[in-house]
Amino acid sequence: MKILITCILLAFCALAQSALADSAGGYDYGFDVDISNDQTDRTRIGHVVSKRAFNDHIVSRQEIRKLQESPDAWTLYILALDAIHWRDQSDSLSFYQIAGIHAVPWKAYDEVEQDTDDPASGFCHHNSVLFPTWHRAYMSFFEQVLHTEAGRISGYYGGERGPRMEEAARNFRIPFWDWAMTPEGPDDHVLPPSIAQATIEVDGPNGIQEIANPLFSYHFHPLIPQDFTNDPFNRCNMTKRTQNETLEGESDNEQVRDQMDALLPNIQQRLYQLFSNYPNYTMFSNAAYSSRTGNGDFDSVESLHDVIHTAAGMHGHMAFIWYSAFDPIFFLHHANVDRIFALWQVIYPDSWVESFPARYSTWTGRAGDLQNATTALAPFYRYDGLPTTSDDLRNTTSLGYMYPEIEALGPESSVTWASRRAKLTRELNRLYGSSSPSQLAPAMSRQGLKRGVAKSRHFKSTRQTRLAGLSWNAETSKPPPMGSVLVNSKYREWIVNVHVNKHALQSSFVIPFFLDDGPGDSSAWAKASNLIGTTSVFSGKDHVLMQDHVSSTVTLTSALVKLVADDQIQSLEPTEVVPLLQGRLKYKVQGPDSTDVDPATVDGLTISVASAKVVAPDNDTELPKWEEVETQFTLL
Ligand SMILES: *[C@@H]1O[C@H](CO)[C@@H](O)[C@H](O)[C@H]1NC(C)=O
Ligand SMILES: *[C@@H]1O[C@H](CO)[C@@H](O)[C@H](O)[C@H]1NC(C)=O
Ligand SMILES: *[C@@H]1O[C@H](CO)[C@@H](O)[C@H](O)[C@H]1NC(C)=O
Ligand SMILES: *[C@@H]1O[C@H](CO)[C@@H](O)[C@H](O)[C@H]1NC(C)=O
Ligand SMILES: *[C@@H]1O[C@H](CO)[C@@H](O)[C@H](O)[C@H]1NC(C)=O
Ligand SMILES: *[C@@H]1O[C@H](CO)[C@@H](O)[C@H](O)[C@H]1NC(C)=O
Ligand SMILES: [Cu+2]
Repeated sequence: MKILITCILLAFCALAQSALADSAGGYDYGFDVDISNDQTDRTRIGHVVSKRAFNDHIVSRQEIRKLQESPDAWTLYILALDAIHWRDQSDSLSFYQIAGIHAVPWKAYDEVEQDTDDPASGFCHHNSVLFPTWHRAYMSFFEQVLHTEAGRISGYYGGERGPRMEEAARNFRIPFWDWAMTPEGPDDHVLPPSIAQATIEVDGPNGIQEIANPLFSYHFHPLIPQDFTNDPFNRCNMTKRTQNETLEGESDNEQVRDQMDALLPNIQQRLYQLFSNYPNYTMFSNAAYSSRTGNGDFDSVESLHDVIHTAAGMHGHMAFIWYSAFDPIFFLHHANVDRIFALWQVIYPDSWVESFPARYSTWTGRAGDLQNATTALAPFYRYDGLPTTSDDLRNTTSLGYMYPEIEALGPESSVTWASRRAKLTRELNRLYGSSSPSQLAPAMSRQGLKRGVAKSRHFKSTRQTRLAGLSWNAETSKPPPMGSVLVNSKYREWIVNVHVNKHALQSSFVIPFFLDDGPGDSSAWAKASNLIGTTSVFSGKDHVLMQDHVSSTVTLTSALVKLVADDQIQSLEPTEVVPLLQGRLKYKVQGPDSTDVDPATVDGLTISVASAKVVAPDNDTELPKWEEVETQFTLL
């Protein structure tokens, strides 16, 4: 009797699975691949983050477009993600449970219980010195689960493909999405097409199949409404990237694509500024206003990362702290945040987590507690069973991975830190420096020119499209008149400093800046041709009781250089720039229902324009050096 029931159940499962595959669901292996009862893997994975999970091998994570060029690794990536997506949602190694570590449904993760009485935000740390390190552990755990999965799946391939797939599985690491890099080909966008398509073809062990793309959405199976406190998230059965507050209609990736393209110049300049002018970990690491000491340190890797969260769909899952980890794009985004953190660590190796009071409670810590490099990053553990701390993962090699730009520097023992730093800086200049006036410095522009010539054959047309509009770019724009911007090896940077209560609108919101008035219709703001840049506040949703202030920066410099090149102003000196900006710099606040919010009603909002003289580097192994940043005038 028991056997009969099992058979019926198995047959039913098989039917259900093929039905899913027919309507572009998960990959159909032709047999049951459920691991829910397989204890070996479970024990091996635990919540441990350690290179032991990778047999002590250190392998570089690749940019997602680069990974796609390796068909075996790419196939295993898609299949491994697909496998955890369709795994029973009560299983701790399901995508559902792993995504649930971040915030909602605010439940214990695999028996790691809540440690505070606060109605808290989950395990994740934001506005905290632990923001980069907690997310590093989280990415590593996710990577470890996918790595194990890739290993299992590679074992299903037979014949001569078997050993090849097994090799690819051993070297599997999660990819990152470099959203600050100028896209390469003429038709390329900042958003890779593989993330934006609803279905994807995969060459699995049971043949080529078209499956639901696990990078496009997570399909709840089923949706558990009580896990998601807010309407309409408790009614939407898949994750979406959308501008529509009702979450109805299709996931609108075209909007995400256009918005990311429009924001690229500003994102790139902010990133370049973080590498050049943020030597202190406490300020680099997170958005909390409480650690700021001057006018030149309002930005942070967290504030920059917020922009990508809201650009991935203003009202979709990615735009809210509570839901974001359910959108698969989250892990690509955060792997890149981790990469930026790792690159920054090479430039500033001595700056590290210092004690700072927590701004919020989490599941395992209270607001006001001192956080430091030895604070447990729950729910993650080391191999020896002790809680993982920031100190344990200061060096990514202790987690079994690194990044291509760091691998390219060669083994640390063979070269001095100064030469590693010089080599990495050259790469940062190449990847992210092209909107900076530092490119006008004679030595830099000669090097820039060489690069430009080498690249222009395929890249010129793209660069013109993507970096067009209101920004100046060394590789494609008309240069400003000699001596107008760069004077005695110095130029001026112009920035907008924004400060606001993170929970002012009980929701995420964005503040776009324009040259002259923005379009009347708020849905056109994100890609307006006179958009200079946007800053975002990434928050929870409804009834957020916490109060905390954050800060960020929008860069104006490349837009102003363009105005000099176009002869609208003569220089970047305050006598020219201040009157221009006082008359023409405009901004909007885009609130929860896309509305045009009156800035005066936004709690704590202050906006000011600041400027600094900056010494251009002598050559491309150096970064620009900022002098003191002074506030020029206040907008609000
Ligand atoms: C998901 O929701 C949509 C819209 O409510 C509905 O059309 C669709 O059938 C649902 N899909 C599943 C698998 O439940
Ligand atoms: C949201 O989508 C629904 C259904 O497609 C549509 O009726 C509504 O007008 C949309 N709202 C906005 C603001 O676009
Ligand atoms: C870094 O910034 C924090 C916050 O402003 C400050 O307390 C700390 O002393 C700074 N660290 C160093 C090494 O300057
Ligand atoms: C570091 O933080 C932990 C709690 O997270 C605390 O127990 C410890 O005393 C702190 N250490 C220092 C040196 O502040
Ligand atoms: C990181 O670890 C590797 C070995 O795993 C070591 O060679 C390297 O020196 C470490 N880097 C730093 C900055 O400590
Ligand atoms: C680049 O400039 C720095 C600072 O002036 C100098 O120390 C270094 O030797 C220069 N490097 C090259 C390759 O010219
Ligand atoms: Cu995030």
